[in-house]
Amino acid sequence: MTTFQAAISSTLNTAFYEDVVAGLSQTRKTLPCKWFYDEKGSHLFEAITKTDEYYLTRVESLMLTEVAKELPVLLPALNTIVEPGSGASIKTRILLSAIDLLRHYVPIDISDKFLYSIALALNKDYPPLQIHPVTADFTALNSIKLPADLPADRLVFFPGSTIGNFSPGAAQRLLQSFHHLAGEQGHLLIGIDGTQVSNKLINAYDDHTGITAQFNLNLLVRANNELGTDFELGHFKHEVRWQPESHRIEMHLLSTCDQTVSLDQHRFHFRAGETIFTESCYKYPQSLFESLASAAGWQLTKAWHDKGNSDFQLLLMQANTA
Ligand code: AVJ
Repeated sequence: MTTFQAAISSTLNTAFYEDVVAGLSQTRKTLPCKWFYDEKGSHLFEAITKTDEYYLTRVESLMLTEVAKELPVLLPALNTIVEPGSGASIKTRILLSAIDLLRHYVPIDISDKFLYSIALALNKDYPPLQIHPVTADFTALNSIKLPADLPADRLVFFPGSTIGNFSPGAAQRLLQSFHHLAGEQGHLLIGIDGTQVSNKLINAYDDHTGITAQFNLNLLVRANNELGTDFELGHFKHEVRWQPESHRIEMHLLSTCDQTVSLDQHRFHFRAGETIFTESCYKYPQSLFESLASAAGWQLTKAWHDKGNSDFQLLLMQANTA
């Protein structure tokens, strides 16, 4: 490991440590979902997208094939894509394959090892494209350093309904920070899930093969490995709740007994049935999302909706900073 990489890892470890202590010290225990995505977690998430129940990725990829054909017409000058939370960049390949004029791709991801292996593969498959990987926590709002000399007008690509992981207030602040990534005349292509059907949603977040459960529990595995907590994995259970009033799916880790978890001098007590709230996935109807985005300075250019039985949407927006 180079000194540079070691420095990045230890900064992330400190931040993880602080988030775990703060989250488990609250009356309603929480852990931020961004910590799902270590190398193992990123691979588990890729496996979720291939389960029968998790419709989001399949639907969005199908829609992107159509959207990719229209983008060069709607945005004739488009040559740069910036992607916060790029993961395996699988959906991005749909755009890269369809849009000949693309010259720059800036994938931004918190999982540095994964990011660099993906960048290498893309480099081989799309030789005309310059790839500028940035290791960063994109939720760190305006602190992301972009490479110098990027073209001024860029498309921020934020698929997957990842925006759904943020509370409405945090989502608005994040969308606001995307202006820095997009540039003044920039654009945003964002994937939103508006599905409100309870069974469909519960199944999507609790697949019968148990991969989503593993993904959720991996947070505890990771804390044990990286921080030295002593979570007993057999004493926590994956749980999913749909809250229709607040338009959100919640993922929890439920303590199946009274127990105490230690981290250095800290002791975290759990009652049987108490949970750690690990993730929210907001499911926005289009109008609700449009007003949120508008408050963050983004105006709708065009909306596409799933033609199947979900309400997945892709929204193309433009900066409206006037
Ligand atoms: C990656 C945030 C889009 O919210 O649907 C999938 C994460 N969590 N299954 C989502 C997730 C459980 C996913 N996003």
